[in-house]
Amino acid sequence: MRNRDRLLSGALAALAGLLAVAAALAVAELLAALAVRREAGPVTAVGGAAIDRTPTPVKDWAVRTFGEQDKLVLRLGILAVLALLALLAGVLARRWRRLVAGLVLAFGGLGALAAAERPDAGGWDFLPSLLGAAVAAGTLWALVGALAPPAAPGVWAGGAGRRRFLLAAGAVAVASSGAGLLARWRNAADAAEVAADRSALRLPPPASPAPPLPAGASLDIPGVAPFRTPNGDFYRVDTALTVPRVDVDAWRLRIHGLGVSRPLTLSFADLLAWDLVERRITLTCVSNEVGGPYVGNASWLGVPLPGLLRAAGVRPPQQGGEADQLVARSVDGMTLGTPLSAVFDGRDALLAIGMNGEPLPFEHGYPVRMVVPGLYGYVSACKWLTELELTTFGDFDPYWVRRGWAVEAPVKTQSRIDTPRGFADLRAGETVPVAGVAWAQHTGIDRVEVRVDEGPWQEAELADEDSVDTWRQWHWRWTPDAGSHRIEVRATDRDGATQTADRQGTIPDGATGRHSVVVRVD
Ligand SMILES: Nc1nc2c(c(=O)[nH]1)N[C@H]1C(S)=C(S)[C@@H](COP(=O)(O)O)O[C@H]1N2
Ligand SMILES: [Mo]
Repeated sequence: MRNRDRLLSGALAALAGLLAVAAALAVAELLAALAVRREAGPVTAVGGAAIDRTPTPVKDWAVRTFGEQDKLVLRLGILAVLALLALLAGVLARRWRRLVAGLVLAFGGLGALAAAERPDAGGWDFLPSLLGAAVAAGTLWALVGALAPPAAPGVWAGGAGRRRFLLAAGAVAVASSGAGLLARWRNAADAAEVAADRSALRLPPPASPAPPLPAGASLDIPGVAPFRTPNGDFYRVDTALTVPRVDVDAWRLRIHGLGVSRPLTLSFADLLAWDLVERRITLTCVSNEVGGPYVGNASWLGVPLPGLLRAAGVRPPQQGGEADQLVARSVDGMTLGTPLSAVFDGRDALLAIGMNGEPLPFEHGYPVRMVVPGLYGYVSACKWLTELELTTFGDFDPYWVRRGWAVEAPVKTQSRIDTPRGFADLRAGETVPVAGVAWAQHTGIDRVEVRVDEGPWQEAELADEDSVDTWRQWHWRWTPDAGSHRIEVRATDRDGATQTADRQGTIPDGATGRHSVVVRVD
């Protein structure tokens, strides 16, 4: 009987720990949603701090392993750790109530510190976590107290205590659920408002439309990535635990820094008044493994960056300007550094506001992002842009460079086999297309070759070229024998350079090596 009582009281204490943390999170999220900002919620703040402190190889692994689910995995991970700590705190609080309550308070203080230290933090961002900490400590104190009255610490109070505890626990559960739901409702309402603003946006037609797409740019082979990637399928890579929801009316872009003789602050309406251009540009992530999915091609509508910078009085480095790095800053404090020489060398460097005929999706940088052909995304494609600062590479290391990635990062020539893959249903003697995409942005693809089982290289047929800034589909007809075969691909760019077979990982400046697939033929 005594043992069962002890077990029950331990379980109830653990429950008290869970409830205390749930109450803390609910109250903190509610305060963040109502009075501070959504991103000041403890899970988001701690998650953001964790992302920034994660060693580069681990982060790169997480992106490759969990893909677009990386943020969900992190969130669930944080909640799981919190739940474990909560259970432990509850159990230990039976014996060391004061000490554990103090530790809980201190732990919440760490959350407050993390929130205050976010690069985009406002002055009150610490408050939700701090209030949460107080709620957690207080709730734990009270619930564990109800379980074992202070008069007899550690001793099971029996039926009366249990009833008192269950009443209090029920009240905490109801109040936390209410607060949590209210916080959710408020965040959803805010998001709906911004989404309505986005839907109501009418983008002006481009003064300079994209040239017509050559009819032969798309081969229409099942299994091959479509020439134009639909927005919903476009890869997403960023550190934003909650996708920023920018109020487009309040949005401003500041252009300032070294050699900026006319600093500018522009509204979204100001940007719309520029002559807009429309260009198809293929974007690639430096974290894309050989054969990986982090590449996509879209039609971007935007303001040409060189003209905008000239309006601010910026002199190109090619003409003796002092600045050589353009640092883009996003609303969440992310920084990306682009070589100014590339922006001014005649390529279509854009401040994009439209993607495939609609305003930028939230995940892809609404309302304004940068796009520069030929450079990996982390040195060129700042989403949720709010500031452009002219500086030098000597004076400032942006976010990814501080974490071991290369300062300059032109896209490396790559090719990918999209079909056949894995468990394709292949029969000996039946001809099938081997096909995929190849890219060498701002250089162009001139040749793609395929070989089977280390045989002679065979030239694949290329789809018509759209521009040097877009990827190119290719295909080759294959009539296989029965058995297991390895198909390999390599591309040659317009500079005459053939993709190297040397395998290099994604860090520090992009993977190299040839993509190959192994298929079974019956
Ligand atoms: N604000 C912000 N912009 C960002 C990033 C980010 O983490 N934050 N990631 C960059 C990286 S690494 C890439 S590859 C591209 C990806 O753009 P996409 O998600 O629209 O495909 O965005 C870039 N812009
Ligand atoms: Mo990236």
